[in-house]
Order: sequence, then structure tokens, then C-alpha cells
Amino acid sequence: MDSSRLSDAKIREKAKQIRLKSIEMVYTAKSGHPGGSLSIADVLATLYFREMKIDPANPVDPDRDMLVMSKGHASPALYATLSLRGYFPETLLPGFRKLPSKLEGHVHYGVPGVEASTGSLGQGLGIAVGMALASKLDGRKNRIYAIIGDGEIQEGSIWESFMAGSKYRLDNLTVFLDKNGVQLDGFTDDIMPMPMIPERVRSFGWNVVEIDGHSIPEISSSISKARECKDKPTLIYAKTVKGKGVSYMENNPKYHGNAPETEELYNQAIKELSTQ
Ligand SMILES: Cc1ncc(C[n+]2csc(CCOP(=O)(O)OP(=O)(O)O)c2C)c(N)n1
Repeated sequence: MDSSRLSDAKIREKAKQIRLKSIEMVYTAKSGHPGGSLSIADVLATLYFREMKIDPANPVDPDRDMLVMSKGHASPALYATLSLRGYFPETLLPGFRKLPSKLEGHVHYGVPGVEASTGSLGQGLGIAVGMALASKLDGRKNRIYAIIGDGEIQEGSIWESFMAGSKYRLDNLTVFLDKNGVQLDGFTDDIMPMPMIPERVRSFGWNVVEIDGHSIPEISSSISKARECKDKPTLIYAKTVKGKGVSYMENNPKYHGNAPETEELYNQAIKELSTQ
């Protein structure tokens, strides 16, 4: 057992920091995407602070694990995670969405620790499939992760990637679906109902694990199950709450792509997140 493994409580504290920094960034920039950043914070904290084999001092190690944030608008959460993990100084975060900062509004490859530019939905999963295939062809033992949104999976290219993932038996690929039920301008069930997603993805030849995407033990055990599964890629269907941790943002499509509008709302968000 790895004695450096962080406790669940410590991972939860990292997730809290990711949420706080995400809100600070979008409030400072007066723009950005808080809702889908807050929903995926626990998954990012568990991956980067417990599960992924990475070394921020050597971000181009060819044997590193890699993550593609296919829902690239969740850049605040990824940038906050990477800075907390030591890829770049936290003092750079307030530059988010401002020139000449590299912290572009959608995930940008020029930022240390970022593996692919994303933001055009539906593209990142294909990139991750390509990375996983390349790793297999090169005989590497590293693992590839991707995070996709439940609005994003309305893109046909996501299903092409699912097909390719099983065709090439990419058991080194683990994909988190952030199932928060909300997309840009409403609820996914109203805009494009997609029932039985786990069954559909299974029928594409994938291993599918369903979890509470805010439970650190469930996130970790699902990653272990993905590691144990041979010959198939794994989709982790993570049920989450969009805007998790800020009462007025939770399940509210308005805060998909809007910063807190007033200082009062900003202070409320920080207070609520700080006291969890
Ligand atoms: C190809 C493409 N079409 C439209 C958009 C605009 N857009 C940005 S985020 C978003 C909704 C995404 O919803 P979801 O995948 O559920 O993300 P989450 O709720 O997790 O933030 C849309 C339509 C885009 N970035 N790319």
C-alpha cells in the first residue's frame, strides 16, 4: 500500500480548494463556467491527488498518465487543480480569461499539465482515444483519462469515439461522464432526452460503472475497477450536481456560463464553500 496516499478527508479538502478557486477565477474575470466546474471538482481532486501517475516537475514524462478535459469550458476547475498540484503557481490563476495570460477561457494546451486544447464539444474524447491507442502501440503502461459532459454526448463524434474505443480494446482508457443533468440553456432531459446511457454505452462494448460523482471512495473504487477490466475501455457514469456546493448555483442552468453577478453573491458562494 502506498503510504503517501491521501485520506478521503484530504481529497475532499482539495476538492473544496478547487471549487473556491474556480469561483474566484470566474468572478475576477466576470465570465466563465462555474456550474460544470463545481460538479467535477471531486473527480479531479481524486484523479490528480490520488490516482494518476504524474510528476508536475516532469510534465512531459512519456510514461505519465494523461487527462483530456473534453468538456473544455470547465477550465477553471482544471486550471485550479493543476496549480494546486504544483504544475504552475497559484498566483497565475487571477489572469484567467485575460491577456497575456495563457489561462484561456477554454482549456489551452500551452498551460503546464494540460494535455490537449478543448472547448469544441465532442472532440476531446476522440483525442483521448488516439492517445490511448498510441500508448498501446508504443507498449506503454500509462493510463489515459477523459472527462465528458452529459450535454456533450449529444455530439455524434462522441459515439464514433465510443465505437473506436471498443474496436481497439482500449483498456487503458477511463472516461468520466459528468452526469449533472444540465447543459448550456436548460436540462438535458428537456433538450435531448437520452435515457439508458449506461446500457447504450455497454452495448457499444464498454465496461460501465455507475457512481455518486461526489463520493471520494466511490470515485476511487470505480477507477480501480477500470484498471482491473481487461480488453475494454471503461465509462464511469458519475451522477453529480451542477453547481455543487453553492446553493443558488445548484441545478440552475443560469450558472452554466455566468459568474456571480454581484459582490454579495460572490461572498455568499465563498462563504458556503468555505464552511463545507
Ligand atoms: C461544438 C460546440 N457546440 C456548442 C458549444 C457551446 N457550449 C459550451 S458548454 C455547452 C453545454 C455543455 O453541457 P455539458 O456537456 O452537460 O457540460 P456541463 O453541464 O458539465 O458543464 C455548450 C452547448 C461548444 N462549446 N461546442
